[in-house]
Amino acid sequence: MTDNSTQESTRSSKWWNKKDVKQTAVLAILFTGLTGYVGTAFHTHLMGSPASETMAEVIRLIRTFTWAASPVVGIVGAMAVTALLNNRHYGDNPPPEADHAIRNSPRATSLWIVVSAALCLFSVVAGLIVIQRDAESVLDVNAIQINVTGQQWAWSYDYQDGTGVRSEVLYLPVNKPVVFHITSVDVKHSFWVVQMGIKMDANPGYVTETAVTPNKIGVFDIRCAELCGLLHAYMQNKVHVVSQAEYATWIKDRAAFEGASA
Ligand SMILES: [Cu+2]
Repeated sequence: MTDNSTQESTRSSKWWNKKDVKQTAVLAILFTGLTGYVGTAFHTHLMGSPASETMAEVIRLIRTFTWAASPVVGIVGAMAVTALLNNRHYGDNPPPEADHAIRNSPRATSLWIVVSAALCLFSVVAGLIVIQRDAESVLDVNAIQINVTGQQWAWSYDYQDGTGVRSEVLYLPVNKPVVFHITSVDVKHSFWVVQMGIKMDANPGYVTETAVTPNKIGVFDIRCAELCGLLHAYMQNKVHVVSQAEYATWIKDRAAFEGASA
């Protein structure tokens, strides 16, 4: 009889049998699912459909990172809600039953250090793989080379293909790699081709490079992503991705127009 009741009390005093631990676990699962779903479905939806493989990769990376991070959000949120709902204590002295088992447990401490380190390492390695792949595309010898110049508050594009074409609107042929050589004539800007997933700082006195292969015909957004003064919000224009034939015609017309007006 005594043995039984001792066993009973030992079992019920196990930490995972406590009410607030169970509540935290259930909430953690709920919050993890919710954070992961909202973070991936909504966020990537707002970004529009990708116009390059780079952007598709960026979206995959965002989804992976969101799902990897959502258990952290889930557990922290669940603990916060559980703490707010249970064992509330008013007064100056801590309640006598205050239990800091987790804070003082070397096992729990090592667990969250190892898990945090693993998550950080995973983010770094996964990010570096994608960056490396993008960096390689800058070296593509078949790419179109375009000089991009940022200034308060407009972008201009110089085609380095012997035509001497300079334009305020960007035209690109579909499925052909393009390398951007980016600079600024005044303050720092950032050249961002939204639906193609590339963004690179435009610094006065330096040339930075980024590359992309547009894989969808259409009109997409270019914005400045670095606060650069009063009209920063209006520092945007469009990129027209067209067929190879349309692109050739555009370049020819544009070169003839510039030749005539020069
Ligand atoms: Cu700007």
